[in-house]
Amino acid sequence: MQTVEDRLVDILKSARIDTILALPCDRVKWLLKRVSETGSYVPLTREEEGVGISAGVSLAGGRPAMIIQSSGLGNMINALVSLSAYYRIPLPLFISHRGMYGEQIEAQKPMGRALKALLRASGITYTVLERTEDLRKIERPLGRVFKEDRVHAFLLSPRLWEGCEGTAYTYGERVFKTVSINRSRRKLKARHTRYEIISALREILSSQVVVCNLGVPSKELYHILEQPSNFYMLGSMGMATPIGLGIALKSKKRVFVIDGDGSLLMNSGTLATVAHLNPGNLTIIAIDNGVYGSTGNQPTHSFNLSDLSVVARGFGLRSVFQCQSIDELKTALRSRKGGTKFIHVLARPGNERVKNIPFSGPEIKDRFMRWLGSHEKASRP
Ligand SMILES: Cc1ncc(C[n+]2csc(CCOP(=O)(O)OP(=O)(O)O)c2C)c(N)n1
Repeated sequence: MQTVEDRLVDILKSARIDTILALPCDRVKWLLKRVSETGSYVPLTREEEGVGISAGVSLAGGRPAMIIQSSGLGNMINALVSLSAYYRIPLPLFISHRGMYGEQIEAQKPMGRALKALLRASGITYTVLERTEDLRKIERPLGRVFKEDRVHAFLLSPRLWEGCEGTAYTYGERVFKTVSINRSRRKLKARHTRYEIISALREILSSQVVVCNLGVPSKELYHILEQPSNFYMLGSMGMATPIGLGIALKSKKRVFVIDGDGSLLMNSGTLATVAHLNPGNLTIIAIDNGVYGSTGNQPTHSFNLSDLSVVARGFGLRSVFQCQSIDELKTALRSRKGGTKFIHVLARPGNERVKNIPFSGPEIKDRFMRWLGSHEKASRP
C-alpha cells in the first residue's frame, strides 16, 4: 500500500511541480525525506525566502510548491501578500497545521489557532486535509493555482500522519570544511553531540543567565541544568540571540545564549545588530550540528557549506572562535577578548531522549524576571 508521503509526492508530480521548497516541521519529517529523494527539494533557511525563490521559479516558467509549518506563515505573510498574491504569481502552500489535535507544545497553539483567520484576512483560500481520504481534495485547487495564478494553502492536520513510520535522515561522521577569513580551507571534525556539549558546560552555566534555542536544545538544558535563570524558548524560532542581546543591553549580568545553526541561519541579520551594539556581557554559543535537529535532522546549509564563524566575522563581530572540542570551547569561554563573544561549536547530529519542559511561557518569564530582579537589586550599591 502507498504511504501518505508517497501519495503526496505523486500528486505533486502529476501537477508537474518541479521545485519543492521546504522548512521542516517534525510532523512532516517523513514527507520531507521522501521529497528530498525526488531531486526537486530546496531546503530553506527562512519561510519568507521561499516565497521569493518560488516567485523567481514561476517567473522563469517553473512550478514551485512550499512545505512549511503553521508558525512559518508568520515569517512570510508580507512577502506572500505583497509579492505572490499581489503580482498574481502562483504558489501552493502545504502547511503542517500545528497547535491542534493532541499538540504537546503550548507555544504552537496561538499560531495554530490564528492560522485560518490569518489566511482569510490575507485573501488566501485553503483546503483542510484531515484524513487520507482528503488527499483527493488536493487535485482541483492545486490545478487552479496554476491556471488562475493564485495562492492556495493545504492545511495538513497532524491526524493525517497517524501511524506513519518513514525513513529518517541518518548521518555518518560529520567532517566540516571550514573557510577561514583568509580563505584557506581546513577540515574540522565534529566530535560531540549538542547534549554532550551542554553537559560539559553545566558548571560554567550554573547560576548564569542562559537563553536557550527552542525544541530539543531547551529540553536538553532543562534535563542537564534546570534553574530559574534559564529562559527556555518554546517557540519563536530564530529569537534566542535577539532575546539574549536585549537582556545583555539592560542587565549587568553575563548573558549566555545557546543557539543553533538552523535558527541562526533563519535570522542571521541579527548578528549584524549584535556586532553594532557589541555588548561585552553577551556570549553566543552557536551549537552547529549541521541539521534541524528538533524536527528530524534535515541538513542545514551549515552541514558542509556555510561557515557560521565566517558569517559572524563578516557581520562585524570581533571576538569569534571556532571549536571542535569541549577543551577548545572552554578555552574560548575563558578568553579575555572584549565585546560580544561568538563561539561556533561544531557538533554531531543527535538528540537525547528527554522529557518536555513542564513550564508555560508566562511561568518561564515570571521566574526568570524574579531571579534577575533580585540579583540586580543585590548587586546595586
Ligand atoms: C518559523 C518556524 N519554522 C519552523 C519551525 C520548526 N522547527 C522547530 S525547531 C526547528 C529546528 C531548529 O534547528 P536548529 O536551530 O539548528 O537547532 P537544533 O534542533 O538542530 O539544535 C524547526 C525547523 C518553527 N518552530 N518555527
